[in-house]
Amino acid sequence: MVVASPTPIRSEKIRAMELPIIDLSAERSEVSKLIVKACEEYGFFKVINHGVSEDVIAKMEEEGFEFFAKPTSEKQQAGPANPCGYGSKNIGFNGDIGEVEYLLLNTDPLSISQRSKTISNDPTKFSSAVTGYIEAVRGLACEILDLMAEGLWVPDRSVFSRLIRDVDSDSLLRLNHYPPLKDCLKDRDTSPSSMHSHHLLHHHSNSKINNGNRIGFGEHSDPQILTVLRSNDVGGLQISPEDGVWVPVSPDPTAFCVNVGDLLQAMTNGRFVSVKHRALANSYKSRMSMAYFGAPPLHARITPPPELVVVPHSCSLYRPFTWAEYKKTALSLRLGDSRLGLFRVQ
Ligand code: GA4
Repeated sequence: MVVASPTPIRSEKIRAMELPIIDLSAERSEVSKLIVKACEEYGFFKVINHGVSEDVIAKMEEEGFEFFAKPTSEKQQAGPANPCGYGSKNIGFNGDIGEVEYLLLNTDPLSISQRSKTISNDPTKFSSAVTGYIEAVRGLACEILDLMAEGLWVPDRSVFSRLIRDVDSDSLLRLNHYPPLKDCLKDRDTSPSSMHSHHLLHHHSNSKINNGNRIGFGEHSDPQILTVLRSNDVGGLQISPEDGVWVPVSPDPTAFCVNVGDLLQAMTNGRFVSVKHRALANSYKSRMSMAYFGAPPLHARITPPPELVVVPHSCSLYRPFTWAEYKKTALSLRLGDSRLGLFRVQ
């Protein structure tokens, strides 16, 4: 068994900064330029006027909250989380833990309808909310990927979006529920013997207090192409533009937060950056986020289009690899490990 090692206590700077907010209803060539700039500088941006209907979002959110409100024993029937299903606290296979419970779903309609039987008392309603939501966010992700290709002057405008539109795309939908602080205090053993400070100190695992922060989802980059995330009005997401610096992202339920994944960094030959981020669970209200991870088919070969192999990097920074190969590597490492470096040429 792999045992989680405690996160080393290091000093962290919290810096105030607003992510670029991109209005998708603005003029197309302007939008594509702004998206490229955001992906080069931050790897993250928010989109507004995105065209995903409020109703589609509300239905998905309702299904999510309904599921997480169930008793634990019922939720566990939808588990374990590997490769897909319900999970609590454990993330991946290598001992990462956090104050989070989640549902990890494949995005193909058949597996959603099969899964929904263990998730909901009204599986048809659940499947239709999930498939409706996936279709809408996949459409948004493809639109954004096409704008990126345009902004990068890549003549094949579907070079990125084609991969996640493929019927065999390995994309995922993840619902994360970060329980409110009061639940944590309630769960804790409050017997008189446990109230001594020594007892409170020694059980802090890597999910617990780190500089006063309760870690919901530890720092990591997303391995796929593009992530499209929506949360309720509770904050917690932070991004790390440089080591030890954390920038909180203000919650906006009407916007989507979009970020570059490792594969897009490789396919833009390092021009776009896949930036580390994490989620804290420090709020007195429940936070729920819904993340769509746009991924290629497992057999897809990841390599930049020739137009992007130019100065300052006139040769490929990464060796060609398949998504299957990359995913296997990611799953063999810890959540916070940098994996793209292993595929660098030289
Ligand atoms: C991070 C992004 C997505 O949530 C995820 C995660 C996956 C998992 O939870 O199983 C991983 C993690 C994520 C990156 C490294 C590997 C894989 C856990 C882990 C330790 C679903 C994904 O695709 O990669």
